[in-house]
Amino acid sequence: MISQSREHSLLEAITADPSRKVYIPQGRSYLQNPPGTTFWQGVASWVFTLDHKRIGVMYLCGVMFSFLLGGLFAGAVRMELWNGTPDLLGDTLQTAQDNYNQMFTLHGAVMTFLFIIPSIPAALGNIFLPMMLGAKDVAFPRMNLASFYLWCSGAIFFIATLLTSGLDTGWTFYTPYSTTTSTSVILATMGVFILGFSSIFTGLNFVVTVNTMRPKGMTWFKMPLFLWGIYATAIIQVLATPVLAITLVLLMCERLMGIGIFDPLLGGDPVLYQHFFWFYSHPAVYIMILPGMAIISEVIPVYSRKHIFGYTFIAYSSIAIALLGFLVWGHHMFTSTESKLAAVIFSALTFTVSIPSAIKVFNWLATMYKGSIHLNTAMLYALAFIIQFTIGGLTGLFLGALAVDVHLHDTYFVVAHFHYVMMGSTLIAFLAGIHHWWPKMFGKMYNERLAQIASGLVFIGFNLTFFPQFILGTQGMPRRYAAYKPEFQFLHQLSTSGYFVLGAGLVMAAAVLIYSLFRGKKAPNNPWGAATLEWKCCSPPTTANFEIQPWTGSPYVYDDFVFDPDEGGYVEVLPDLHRSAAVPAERPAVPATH
Ligand code: HEM
Ligand SMILES: [Cu+2]
Repeated sequence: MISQSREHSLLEAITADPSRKVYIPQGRSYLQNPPGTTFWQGVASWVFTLDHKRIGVMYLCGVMFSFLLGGLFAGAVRMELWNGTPDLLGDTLQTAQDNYNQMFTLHGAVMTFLFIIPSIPAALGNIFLPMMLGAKDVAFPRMNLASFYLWCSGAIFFIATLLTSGLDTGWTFYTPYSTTTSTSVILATMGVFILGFSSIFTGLNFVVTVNTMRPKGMTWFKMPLFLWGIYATAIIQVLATPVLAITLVLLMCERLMGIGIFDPLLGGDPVLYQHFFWFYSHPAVYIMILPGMAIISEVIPVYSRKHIFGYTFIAYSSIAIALLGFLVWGHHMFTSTESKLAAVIFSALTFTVSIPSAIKVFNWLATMYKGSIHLNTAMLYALAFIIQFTIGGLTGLFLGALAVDVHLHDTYFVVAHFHYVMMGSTLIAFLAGIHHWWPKMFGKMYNERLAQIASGLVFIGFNLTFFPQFILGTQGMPRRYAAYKPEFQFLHQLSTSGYFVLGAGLVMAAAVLIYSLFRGKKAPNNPWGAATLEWKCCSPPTTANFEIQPWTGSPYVYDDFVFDPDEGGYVEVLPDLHRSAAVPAERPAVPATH
């Protein structure tokens, strides 16, 4: 942690000689077009852009829209569950129940495939991965744009699903129901199939970018941890997603032609579908959480003003999670026809995944220990992440314990578990990332106080919505039913009230951010004093990102950064007052080579 006296002397140094501040050239923002651009040229410059930041911004808009849509479906589910008789979603019991099935399916499918899987890698990863590498763009910019349009095509299939007969299979498309229901299974699975390719393209691009475009001086173990997390995610995206694609093709063939892969009457096996599905979808839960963890590993050291604790452990644990994640899919079938031996092995393997997860949590806590903690909005979200991920991860172990899972499987306990990890962790990390990087992405500062209040509402709302569901689950409330016994009503009503608090928090957070675009103060280059390379571009960056090749030091050493009241943000001070005069020679200001 940087001492106060050192900060003081750095400040004195730049006051006496402002040329000691590291110079960051300013230029035209990537969001703007050159003067004289007509409206349609402007539209074309976005539609055909190869700039990773613009593609990232388009993804951001897309995933936020999907989140809103998925959130509205969730509202329908929660409001139906206000009381135990299905009455809200239809006039008769039958229609209400049918519509309820549609609502929870559409909620789960939109949130999983359109929102949470692409959210962090495709939106924030796209914008920040090249910048953290000091690079101009990803390795394959055209493939990046293709990935975005594949995402859009997948989304169109989802919209077509909504406009036709909807979907009521649950987001997992389990057979045999998915081969017999009259809803639009083919359209939806086509959508997921295409979205899978989008995910593979993004993953491939990121693997190649990190392998080939690291700048001089940035060895693997000098890479920011965000890059390690995105790299591990990309490996899973490339290796696991094809399995989902094949599974869905088989499902379509079964449905259209009755080829007898999953139907026992034709010699197939419905549990086989579950094996295929979870062989992708368990690794996919790590596609969701690893990027979230990666953001938290960036946010915590910056706002603790302290070097990350256990860098190598965090880096290796991302890879360990990615690999172990391939070995545990069978924990979703403990109650099926899976053999006892297989179940015991899957249970034991499930426990091993918690080791690298816990390593990360301990390292984040150790980073904060004796740090100088700044409770900015991003940091508040990071703290919420640690609490909620711990609850989500530990309850995963309850479910991984064979005997316990037999009781808890298909109850609200599972619903609470995966919402604590998917929403309480990944979504919260996404919000931490959005607040941390907002000034860099859009060049505007948001109202910190209001954003903090919104984060508080989100925290309270989230826990009020989902904690009661753990209790409901242990008491035997099954998932995916619109009706329930009167004794469950109180906890369901708490949960539904939480939905509204959570919704208010999210709307407020969005309003604060959007307001800043119009009325926010101009952001300094480095408002939080972070040391990773993206902060060495101007805010917002230029199309080329770096006009001068940035110096790549340690991403987590904050000793040379001081808050400069003239800039309204942090500046890096050179030459280092405490090291010898040889230091500046190691930090050449050479023109960008890209
Ligand atoms: C950290 C260690 C974790 C362990 C030990 C664990 C364990 C489990 C187990 C055993 C189940 C099956 C429960 C059942 O259906 O009976 C399960 C379900 C699930 N978990 Fe986890 N989990 C962990 C982390 C995560 C993470 C990080 C995510 C997502 C970001 C996640 C998402 C899910 C989902 C989506 C389901 C199943 C949902 C469904 O059946 O519809 N889990 N988990
Ligand atoms: Cu799993």
